[in-house]
Amino acid sequence: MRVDIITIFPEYLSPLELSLVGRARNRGILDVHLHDLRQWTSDAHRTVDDAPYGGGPGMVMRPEPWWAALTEVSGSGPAGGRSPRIIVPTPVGRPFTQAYADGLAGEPWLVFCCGRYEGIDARVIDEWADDEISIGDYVLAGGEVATLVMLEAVTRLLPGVVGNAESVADDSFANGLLEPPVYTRPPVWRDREVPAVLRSGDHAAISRWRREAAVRRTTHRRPDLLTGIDLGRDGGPHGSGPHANPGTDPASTDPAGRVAQ
Ligand code: JD8
Repeated sequence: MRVDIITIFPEYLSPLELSLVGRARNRGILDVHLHDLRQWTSDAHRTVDDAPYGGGPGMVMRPEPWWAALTEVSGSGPAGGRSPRIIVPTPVGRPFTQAYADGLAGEPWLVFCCGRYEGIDARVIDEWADDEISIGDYVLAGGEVATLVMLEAVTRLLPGVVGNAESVADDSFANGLLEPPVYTRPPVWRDREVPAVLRSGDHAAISRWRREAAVRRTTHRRPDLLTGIDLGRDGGPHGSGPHANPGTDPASTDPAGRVAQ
């Protein structure tokens, strides 16, 4: 996958050299190109912003540098080849979801336009943006962090990036439920015991416990995620299983009997 990122703060994207995304780049799975928007300005001060029409606080990003940047970057692909999918992170965009990330993971070429100030002149977005996407209902100062979030979520879905594809398949949100609690050695720590079923080797019982813990956690923290999910026979709060009551579950309680949420 090729990814071009246009920003006035290229150094803000340096985390893309690290860890999972960095490894994907070193292995040629991901080909990232950073572009400083100021290279498409023509004045001595390399100006990328101007006052907003209609007045009001702050500044707006000028259309000319963006138009020149997108013309050159989107034209830099293979001759006659495909055009990129152009994504503009913005607080007024459609919510970023795992399903959307799945869709992007199938694309050969993405371009992210990182705005700053009060945003990019609307004529650029109207002409060039394929997707306007928000990573959440809070206000950031620019699109760079949102681009980092989206690119990490997409990169880990690319074939060969996450060693064991299974761990991607049963991701949170992939099956619509939150992840169940996880444990590792030691079996007892500060008088807290790892649920016995997880050390039992009984894989059917383990997956049942994990499913029920996932349903319990989702019921408590994100009941909105449960709509439309068929929780099946003993998988869920209203199932007939011994754990039908999401409130109590001896499997993951701390010594004080508090349920591990
Ligand atoms: C791009 C400029 C700042 C936003 C005036 C503060 C995404 N979930 C999200 N929250 N905020 C953003 C985001 C914020 C941005 C830009 C994305 C470009 N700003 C502006 C409007 C109010 N300032 C985002 N994805």
